Amino acid sequence: MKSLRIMILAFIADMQMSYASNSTQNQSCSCTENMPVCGVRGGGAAALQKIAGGSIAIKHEFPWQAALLDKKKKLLCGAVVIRQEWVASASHCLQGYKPHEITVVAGEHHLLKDEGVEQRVVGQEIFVHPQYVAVTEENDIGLIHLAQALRFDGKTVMPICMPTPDHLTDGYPHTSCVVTGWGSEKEGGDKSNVLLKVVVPLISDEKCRDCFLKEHRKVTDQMLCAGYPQGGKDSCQADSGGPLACRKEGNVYFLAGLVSWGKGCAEPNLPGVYTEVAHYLSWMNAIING
Ligand code: 4AZ
Repeated sequence: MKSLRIMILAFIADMQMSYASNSTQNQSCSCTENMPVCGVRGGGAAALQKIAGGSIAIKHEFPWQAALLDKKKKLLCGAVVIRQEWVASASHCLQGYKPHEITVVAGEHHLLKDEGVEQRVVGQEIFVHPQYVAVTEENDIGLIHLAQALRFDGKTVMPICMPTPDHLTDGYPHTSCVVTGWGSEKEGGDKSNVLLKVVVPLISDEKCRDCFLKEHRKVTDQMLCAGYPQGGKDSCQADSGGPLACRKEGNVYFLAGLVSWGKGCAEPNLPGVYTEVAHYLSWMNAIING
C-alpha cells in the first residue's frame, strides 16, 4: 500500500514537472483552458503499441490531429494543432484556397458522426511557404491562422509539441513515430471515415535518396522519410498535411514531420516522405509571432 502511494506521489510530481517544462502559454493561468501542455496522447493510450496497414485510433488519442474540409465539407487533407489560433499543414493542401473556403475541424474522430466535442473553425489567413515548389514538393509546409481560437480542454483538443532545432531527425534513424489521418488505405482507395494510425520507423536521408533514385525523385535535407523495407504500412492520399509524431522524453510527442508525398502507398522500399518540421521553426515563428 505504502509503495503504491509513493508511486502515485512520484507520478504526480512527474506530471507537474512535465506540466511546468511544457509551459508555452500564460503561466499564471490556473484554469483548465489554456492548459500549457503539449504532445500528450489521450484516450487512455499506453505507449506505442486503414491509413495503409494501420489501425483505428482510440477517440482523442491524438488530440492535435485536425481535418481540413473544403467548401463542400469534404475531407481535403490533415493538419496539426500547434497553437490555439494556428494549425500547420502541407503547402500542397492549401495552395489555391481562400482562407474562408477551408474549415479546420479539431476534436474529430469519426468524420460522419457528431460527438459534440468537435471544434469547427474557418481559416482567417493562409501562409504557403514562399519557396514551395509543386513539382518537387520542396518546402511543402503551410500555416492556417484560424478565425477563432481553439479551446484546449486537456482531452479532445490539445497541441502537439514543436520540435527543437536538435530534433533534426537524420540523427535518429529507427526512431518509431506514428502517423495519423483519414486518408485512403491504399493508392486510389476510399478515404477512411474514422481516424487511423500507423507506427513507422524513421529512415536516414541517405537510404531514402537511394530508394527514390529509380523514381527520379529528389529527397532533400528538408525532407524526412519513414517506412518499412517490406512496405505494408504507410501514410497515403488525403493523409497529406497531417502529423508524423515522434516520442521524446516520457510519453510526450513532437511534430517531426508533415505528410507530403510518396510513390504509391506502402510499397516495399518506397517510404513515405514528410516535410521535416525542425527545418522550418524560424519561418513558422516569424509568422506566428509576427
Ligand atoms: C498523397 O498523394 C500521398 N505514401 C501522401 C503520402 C504518400 C503518398 C501519397 C506516402 O497525398
